[in-house]
Order: sequence, then structure tokens, then C-alpha cells
Amino acid sequence: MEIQQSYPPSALPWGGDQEVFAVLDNEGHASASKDPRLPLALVKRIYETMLRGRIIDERLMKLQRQGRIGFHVGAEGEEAAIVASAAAMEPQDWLAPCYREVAAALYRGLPLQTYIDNMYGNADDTCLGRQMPDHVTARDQRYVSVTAPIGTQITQAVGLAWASKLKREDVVSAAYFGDGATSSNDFHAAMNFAGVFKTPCLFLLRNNGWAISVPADRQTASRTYADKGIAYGVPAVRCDGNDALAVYATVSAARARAAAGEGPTLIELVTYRLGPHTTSDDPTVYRDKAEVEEHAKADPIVRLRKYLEHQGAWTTEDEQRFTAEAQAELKGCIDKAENTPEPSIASMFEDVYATMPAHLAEQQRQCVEGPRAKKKH
Ligand SMILES: Cc1ncc(C[n+]2csc(CCOP(=O)(O)OP(=O)(O)O)c2C)c(N)n1
Ligand SMILES: [Mg+2]
Repeated sequence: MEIQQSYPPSALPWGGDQEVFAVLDNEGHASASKDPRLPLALVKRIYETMLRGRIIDERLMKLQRQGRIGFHVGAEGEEAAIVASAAAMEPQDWLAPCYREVAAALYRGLPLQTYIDNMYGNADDTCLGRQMPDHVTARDQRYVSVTAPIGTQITQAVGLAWASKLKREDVVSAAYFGDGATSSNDFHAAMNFAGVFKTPCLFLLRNNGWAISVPADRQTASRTYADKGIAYGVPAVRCDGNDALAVYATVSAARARAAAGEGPTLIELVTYRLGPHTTSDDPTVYRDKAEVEEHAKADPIVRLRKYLEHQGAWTTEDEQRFTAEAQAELKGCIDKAENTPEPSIASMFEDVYATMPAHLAEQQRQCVEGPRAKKKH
């Protein structure tokens, strides 16, 4: 019996089912036939956000090592997959992130101070310290609140897409998740519902090679993660996730399909996690340095910088100026966050009920008057 594969859809810009669509080589040269020829102002904005993300990650890692913040999830090496995909979505679209995509919210205009306040969990944090660091909520950016349990945002994104389909709105949703999340129940439920109801959503699967210490060959017996679309009738494609131009071209084509009523697309963004899983992780105990060095040669930031340089759109002076400005802005945000008080103890009891029940009000009173508030415990 011959099993027909349901992908690739002909409207999308790639060839065979296992092919990884790519535009750029490591020297930043674009394939003439595949180059989406994006306006340089757009490519520069994508590049600057990627670079800004890297600068922020490097600083936050040091802040954690200095004991000034408790935790950080970096995205070193995955900036193209995150930023170029966000750039290819429309502003009214929903992004349902995992914990590694804050640069997508920054691309959409999330104020850096808001992010840094979240990292400190201070009184200006939109979540008042109730979420983990990097678990950002950005309503204005249509960036759905991050939930720590793996995979939950995938079903949420399908729900958002189902709502926009019922309302006949031109709104597409995108779920970001990792290779490890394809083993979650939510991934399967979401893919099934999206396939049956042709919801306008994109499954942006960041295959960064690892799920903490679990490598791809222990995560799945499928040939590729894109293969997982077959079972659900969801068209799926593979794309070089370290190639911002390829990511943009792929995601915008899939977004156009979704907006035209043709349903969801699973996009396997093939990338690599250059850093630790989080600041709580030490990858040297489970993966070879040589593997990391090999993948570092395809650093998405270096490739896109070289592309811009070839176009005469970026210089060493631009790089130095941008880096200095980004670092200065970041320092200002850190200084402010460190000089902002903690959320009040009383705030722990707020925002649940419109009118606080008597038993909670009593607990709040005891807490506020108790030793913890006076820092005597
Ligand atoms: C339901 C659930 N199980 C386990 C965890 C612990 N955990 C946190 S991150 C992670 C790995 C996820 O890997 P992947 O989906 O590949 O994303 P990546 O971190 O590589 O971006 C695990 C198992 C969790 N947060 N939620
Ligand atoms: Mg992973």
C-alpha cells in the first residue's frame, strides 16, 4: 500500500519532503533563486532585534551568575528562528510562546524595561513576581502569557485560531515550541484539532537539537519532526532556522495559506541551542564541545550580518554604535529595576477576586502584620 504524504503544499517555497529550505550560506551569500529579496530596512530591523537579543542574553547570564537575578532562559543561536518568524506575522496575529522567545515580543515593541522588571519580579513587573523570570506576559504585543508546563501554549494557539476563524477575523496565531514539546499530549491534541477544523495557525517547532539533556534521537523515532504533520493531515515543512531569510519566507508563505482559509502548517525550524538549557543547566556534562563548535559556524547573527554587509547596508561602525546603544539602554533598565522595590506582601492576595473574601482579607492582614513583612524571619 502506498501512503501519500500530505506535504509539501505546492504554494510554499521548497522542494522535497525532507529538504531543509535555506537561502543563506554561512558566508551570508543568498541563493539567487530562493532569496525573498526583502526590503533592506526590514532585514535590518530583524538583524538589530536578533543582535539586541544576544546582547541581552549575555548580560542576563552574567547577572544570574552574580546572584542579581535568580534564573534566565537564553536563546543564543536561535535568534533567527524566533525574530524572523515574528517579523513574518502580522501585528494583529497572536503569538503563543514557549519560554525562549522574548525577542519576538521585543520585535513587536515590548518595552525593554517591562522585560527587565519581569526578570527581577519587582513592583513594576506586570506579573508582580508571581511568574518565573522570562515568563513574560505582553498583552499589547499579543504575546500570550508563558506557561512553564511544556506544550500548553500549543492548544491555546489552536483555540485562538479557532476563535478568529469563527469570528471571520484576519488573525492567524502561531505557537512556538521546542522539539521536546512534540512529545507532550498538548501537541497531539492541538495538531489533531487544527487538522480537522483547518484552524488558521502555525506550529513553529524550534528544533534546537536538545530538550535539556535529551537529544533528538531519544525524543522521537520519526525521520524528522516535520513528519509528525502527516498523521494529522497538517502540511509540514523543514526550514533552516539559522537563516533569517529562509525563516521569513517560509513563515510568511504559511501565514498567507492560513489567512486564505487553507489551514495550519507545521514548520520545523532546524536550529541549535548554543548555550545551556537555562542558567540552571550545565550542558558540558552531556554534550561534546566539538558539537557546539560545529554548530557555532552557522551562527544566525553572523550570517545575517554578512548578508547586510554584502548589500552595503551594515558596517563595522553600525555594529559598534548599535551594540553600545543597546548596552547603555539595558544598563539603564537594570539600574531602574534594581532600584524598584519588591511587590508588596499584601499584593499576593490581590487580583484573584473582584471583592476579596473575608478569610483572604484576614490572611492578608496577618501576613502584612507578621514577621515576614518586617523581614524578621
Ligand atoms: C509538562 C512538563 N514536563 C517537563 C518539564 C520540564 N522541562 C522544562 S523545559 C524541558 C525541555 C523542553 O525541550 P524543548 O521542547 O525541546 O524546548 P527547548 O528548551 O529546547 O527550547 C523540560 C522537559 C516541563 N516544564 N513541563
Ligand atoms: Mg529543544
